[in-house]
Amino acid sequence: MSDPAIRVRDESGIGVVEIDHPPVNALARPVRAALLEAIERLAHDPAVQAIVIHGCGRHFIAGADVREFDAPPAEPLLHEVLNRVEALDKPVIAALHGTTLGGGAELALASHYRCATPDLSFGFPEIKLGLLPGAGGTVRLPRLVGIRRALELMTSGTPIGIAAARELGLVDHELRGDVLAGAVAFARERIAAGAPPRRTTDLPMPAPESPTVFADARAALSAAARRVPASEAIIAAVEASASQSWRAALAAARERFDACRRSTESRALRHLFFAERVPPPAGTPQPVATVGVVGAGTMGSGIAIAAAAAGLEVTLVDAQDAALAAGLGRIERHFADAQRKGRLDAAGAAAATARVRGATTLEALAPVDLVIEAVFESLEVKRGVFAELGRACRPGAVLATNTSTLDVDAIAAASGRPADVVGMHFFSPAQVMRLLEIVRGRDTAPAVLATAFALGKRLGKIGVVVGNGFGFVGNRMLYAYGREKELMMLEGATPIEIDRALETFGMAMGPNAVGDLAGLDIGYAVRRGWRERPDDPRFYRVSDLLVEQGRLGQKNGRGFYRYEPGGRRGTPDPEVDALIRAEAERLGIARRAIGADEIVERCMLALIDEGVRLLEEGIAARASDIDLVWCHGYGFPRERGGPMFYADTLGLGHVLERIRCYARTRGPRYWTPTASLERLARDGGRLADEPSAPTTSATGRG
Ligand code: T1G
Repeated sequence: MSDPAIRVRDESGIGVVEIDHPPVNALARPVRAALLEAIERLAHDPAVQAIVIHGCGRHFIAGADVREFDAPPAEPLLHEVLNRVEALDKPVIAALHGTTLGGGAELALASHYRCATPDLSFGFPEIKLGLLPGAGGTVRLPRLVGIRRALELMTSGTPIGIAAARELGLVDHELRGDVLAGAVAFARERIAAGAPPRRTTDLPMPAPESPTVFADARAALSAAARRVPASEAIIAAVEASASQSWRAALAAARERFDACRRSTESRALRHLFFAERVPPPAGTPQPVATVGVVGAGTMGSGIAIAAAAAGLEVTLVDAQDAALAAGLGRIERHFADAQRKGRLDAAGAAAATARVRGATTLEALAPVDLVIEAVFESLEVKRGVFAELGRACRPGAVLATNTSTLDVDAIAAASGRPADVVGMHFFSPAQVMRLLEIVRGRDTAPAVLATAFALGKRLGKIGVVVGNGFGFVGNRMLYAYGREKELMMLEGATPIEIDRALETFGMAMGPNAVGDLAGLDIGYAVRRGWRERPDDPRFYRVSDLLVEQGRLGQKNGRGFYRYEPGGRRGTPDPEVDALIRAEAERLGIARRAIGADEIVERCMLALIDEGVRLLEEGIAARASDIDLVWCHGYGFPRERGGPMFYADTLGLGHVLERIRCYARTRGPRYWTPTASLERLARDGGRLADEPSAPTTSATGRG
């Protein structure tokens, strides 16, 4: 074989093709070439009566090699290899196990028969990369499962298990025990039965389940899905399969695939795919089997849920009996709900709940491997807790603080063992939000940082290592982003105009709706303690006024918007508009109509500028980390790749020119470009290409 990734052997007349291309058997070009060579050889070997294709390791095949998509497709093209597989005159059996995704699933559909083990995860996640199945999935899948189900599978990207695959007729035989031995035995049985090659494209396209099946699929797309061209491309490709020959439809799908591959949206989604897989920080992670959580409030109980759901033993500590009971109650209800929704069976829910024990003193945490503190956001309170943890916890235990804005080094110093201390900033609700900012303190030991990162991965989080600076990465940028929307409300934009403009841009929620959801008093308290707060009477003046007038958001029914009892979607409130107008007049601000373009541009440029500062200060290690923070923690549209990727898409020359324009028209207070931005703009550089640097503690802190 021309590539060690493909091994061929003869099992008494059954030709076995083994794909061994770690870590996920991606169908990279050399693998495709060797696979084609292997099946041609077996096709012409008279001793071979059937062929079994098998993937080594945990996965059958995870798909095409995503790294190849920035360049035009290279021969042999996957769809041509799969067409050759299907055309063979000998039965081809796909031996499926574990992950069978994208091009791997398409190879399975091009095979004549499919057998699979119970751990099968079969799907078409291409849409999550802004792509469509481009190697025959759009012509073969509907022939096997019908048009409606094919559209659902490909537009959702959600994989199915063995039961659904069997029910849909995608799997002919379920394997028990060794997947290869089972598949070879199945092949023999096929031969003995005289089973012919069964070609999927010989099947007629089924009639649409209803005249509106394609319109229904389009209507079912979420707002976010509609912003990704591949969603429509998938539907159009299946529509073409229903009206053209499979070869013509496949050719059309290839054209659509290449257009999607070159789209900004797909490049953005592929950027995030690899950003989510950056190597972990240096340092050897310590094993963590038991976790302590200090504080049984919303955050503490959410963190306890995430840990227990990941199989960890949890001790939840709260000095107040009532608070502890409330926290344990939240945890029990969470797992009971999970069972009710079918996400857990009864035993799983009971076991997860039982993994959380309550205690009222920190001494209960003496034996645990890692503690996460989630008490009230007060430096004094946290320092007091860490002083006790430093004494109570066993040597070598990791002590993590969930603070969202406070100085991790100041907290660490109180522990008496700062090398053991790290920040683990979860986002609320902690059991749902995937983002985890892992704050490296000045003295945090490498093994401690690595342990926190590994624990985050085990909890299913997207861990991003950040430096110890006010607001770390996410909230620091949020203040710049929010500053501009606050100023624009004084200058003439209404709260709903701000939110609509940014939601049309793709933000999951407008900033005013977010503030009402989180509680306007949260930000108010943080701004009070912000030493670097600009000396500017307009700075967050609207939000501050609302809080001072008792308008806290959803929690008390009035914030930027007015909420009906139990309602989640607020309605504009003329009282707020009047309050803003009066404050603008008091501040002597002339109001004007502000269009959506200006709203988006000022908020985005403020975000980008602050992100570049974070890179310059070493609080963020790389631009893609900032993109992860904002896509996973703040609802930035994934198809725009995050604020830094978006800046590169705009072009840094354009970004600099617009910031300078605002500096001229609005003054340099907030619009002074960084040296990095000027350098990159001058050199035609990109933020994505900036070398990553270790994160540091911000100047003047820690
Ligand atoms: N291409 C290249 N590298 C890949 C890859 C892929 N498809 N999938 C994973 N990797 C790398 C990943 O970057 C990481 O690298 C390592 O493998 C482990 O990944 C033609 C066009 C399979 C469920 O979208 O969903 O087929 O960090 O950390 O948690 O029509 O990887 O070791 O250097 O995620 O065990 C469609 C994407 C492609 C699947 C395993 N397929 N991958 O999860 O490991 S497009 C996908 C995954 C396509 C066809 C279309 C997951 C996984 P490194 P990991 P994991």
